[in-house]
Amino acid sequence: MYALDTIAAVATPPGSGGVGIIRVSGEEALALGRRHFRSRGHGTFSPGRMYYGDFIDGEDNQIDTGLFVWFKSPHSFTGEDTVEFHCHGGIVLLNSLLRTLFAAGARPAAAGEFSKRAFLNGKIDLAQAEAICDLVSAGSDKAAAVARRQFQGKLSATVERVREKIIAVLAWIEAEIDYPEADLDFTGQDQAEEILADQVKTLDQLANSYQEGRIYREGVVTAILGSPNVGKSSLLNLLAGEERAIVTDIPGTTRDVLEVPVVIRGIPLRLADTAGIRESGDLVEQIGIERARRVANEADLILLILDTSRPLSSADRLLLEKVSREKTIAVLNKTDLPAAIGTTQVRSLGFARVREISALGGQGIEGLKDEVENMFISGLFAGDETVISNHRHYQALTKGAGLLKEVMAAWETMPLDLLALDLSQAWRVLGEITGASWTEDLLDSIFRRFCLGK
Ligand SMILES: Nc1nc2c(ncn2[C@@H]2O[C@H](COP(=O)(O)OP(=O)(O)OP(=O)(O)O)[C@@H](O)[C@H]2O)c(=O)[nH]1
Ligand SMILES: [Mg+2]
Repeated sequence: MYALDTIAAVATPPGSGGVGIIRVSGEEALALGRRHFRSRGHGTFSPGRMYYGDFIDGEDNQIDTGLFVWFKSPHSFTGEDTVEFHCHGGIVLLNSLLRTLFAAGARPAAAGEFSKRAFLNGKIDLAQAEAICDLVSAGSDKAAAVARRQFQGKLSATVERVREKIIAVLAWIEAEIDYPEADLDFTGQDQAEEILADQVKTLDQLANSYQEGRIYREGVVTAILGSPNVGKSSLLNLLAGEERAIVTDIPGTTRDVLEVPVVIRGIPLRLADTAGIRESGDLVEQIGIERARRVANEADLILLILDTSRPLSSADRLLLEKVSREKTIAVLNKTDLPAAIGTTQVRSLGFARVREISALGGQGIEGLKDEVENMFISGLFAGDETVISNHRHYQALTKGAGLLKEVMAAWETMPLDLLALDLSQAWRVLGEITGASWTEDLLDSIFRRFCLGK
């Protein structure tokens, strides 16, 4: 157990609410609780039980009334003695109690410090700590499912199994180095190679799930692009299920980028409506167009809208020429009107994904959703596969797998002690995922992104 000072922070979101919770962790937690909470009816506290009473400041003035609970070390989230004050959810009340606790010796907790202590005390590993963060910020059911699996320790268990196998191979190599006079143990060598090949497969599989995991976690950055008046804002409103963007029959209505989160078939999309692209003398419109270009560059998905009721304009052609074929779904809008262009024509320009819709009546919208689903879902979720969604994990996995691949390629040619070096590095790099190997810098870079009070 790490001997650390006592920290305190508000654990509930800022603003007013029914309940606001202050969390205190460290050796002095219970003493602070005893001093600043007065139970109505109980003289002593048992751990894990809620008590009703009054919160009082250093001068015995009542601050609020509420509930108090104590979690005894090591049976708490942080592993330390922890107490919680459940007050009314008002910022003034909470701050007043917090000031009282600081005056009595607690220190303001840094972002993520409770979780960091939970990690240092062996209550959770790093991947689990990160999963808590992801659970809290999950923007869709699937993002939450990815985080939940990670919190349950599925990723950690897989990574630890791989590391154990690496150790087994290392042990074999050490034995070969220590007893060079014995004949080279070829059965051992074959086995070792086989073991490494299996581990590479596991690591590659995990790393490959990143693309999909990231999308669930961060959302698909989607740009709705097109020349003026083709119905971009109408489509945004339809997908968002409410009137978010202004729609008029005046070309050039949208002048700025408007981002709206929507969930399509379980996939979170960060949908951005943009200004219609055309040559424009209007300064504001020009800036809007420039922004649209930037959004399109950074997008994972482009919905390129065309007005099917009129022939392609020069602006349409320019867009069709410029956008990435892989990232784009060409959407022919206004199918309720007589058609001047059709799917075949757009396909002939190199677009594999073309859908016809009417943003006005909603026809074809399910087909468009099918197309989005096909683009981003590989069926990983159908099974019980562990999906990773964190770039740090992705980097460690690819680095670890890369080192193992190097070892396998150099198996016949490199001296055993050099192979052993690469193997132990792979073992260490993979250990950073769970925190089996960690440095202060690594912990800082992870926990400072957490919220206060977490
Ligand atoms: N008939 C028909 N009209 C549509 C359809 N979709 C949009 N419109 C009309 O087309 C006009 C332009 O729609 P917007 O959604 O504002 O088009 P936009 O692409 O956002 O236009 P800008 O913001 O000016 O670039 C409006 O009058 C819409 O009602 C459709 O499917 N069918
Ligand atoms: Mg618009």
